[in-house]
Amino acid sequence: MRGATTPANRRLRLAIPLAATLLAGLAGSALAQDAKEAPKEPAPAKAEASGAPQTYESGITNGKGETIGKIMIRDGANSLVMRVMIGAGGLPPGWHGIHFHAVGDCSDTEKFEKSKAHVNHDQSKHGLLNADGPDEGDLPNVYANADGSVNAEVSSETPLTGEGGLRDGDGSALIIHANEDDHTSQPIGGAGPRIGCAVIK
Ligand SMILES: [Cu+2]
Repeated sequence: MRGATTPANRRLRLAIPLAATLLAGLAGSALAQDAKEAPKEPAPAKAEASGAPQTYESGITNGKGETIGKIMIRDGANSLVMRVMIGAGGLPPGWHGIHFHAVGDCSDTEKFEKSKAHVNHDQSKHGLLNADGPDEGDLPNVYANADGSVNAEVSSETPLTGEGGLRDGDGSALIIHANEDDHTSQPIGGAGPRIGCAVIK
């Protein structure tokens, strides 16, 4: 759980899904072909460099308890950057809301309710587009291709470590929802059931 920060000041950005949507319009079949290739990862940070971003990886579990992909988080001084990499067949095609939830527990795969509400949802309204938001769990939607694969990169000013970080005592979870997040309505933007979960601990 977070305490001292100001969620309203947090900025989040979405890069890959928009590009993927544009590409899909330009070269539909070519993109589908690309999506079947193994997700590419950035080169690992050089350990000897002082201040190198801390990297954290975790598998994404679906409602059957199967691993469908992984998240990879790099934690910088002022922002974290997270890749969401899911293989073919992982998700229903289309947009999906994703959020950081408050507890790092994905063991109840049917509903993933042990991950609780959004990080610090009680201190701020949900929604990147809500005038009284966002909360610290809010993230842009990701887009699953026609084959169910996802390659997306999002950022958040919610820290990975340190005071109020995602890797606090009870951890956190990255939850993937069945539907897209409208970024406005309460409590979760109409994103629907929880269909994927990754422990951050
Ligand atoms: Cu959520």
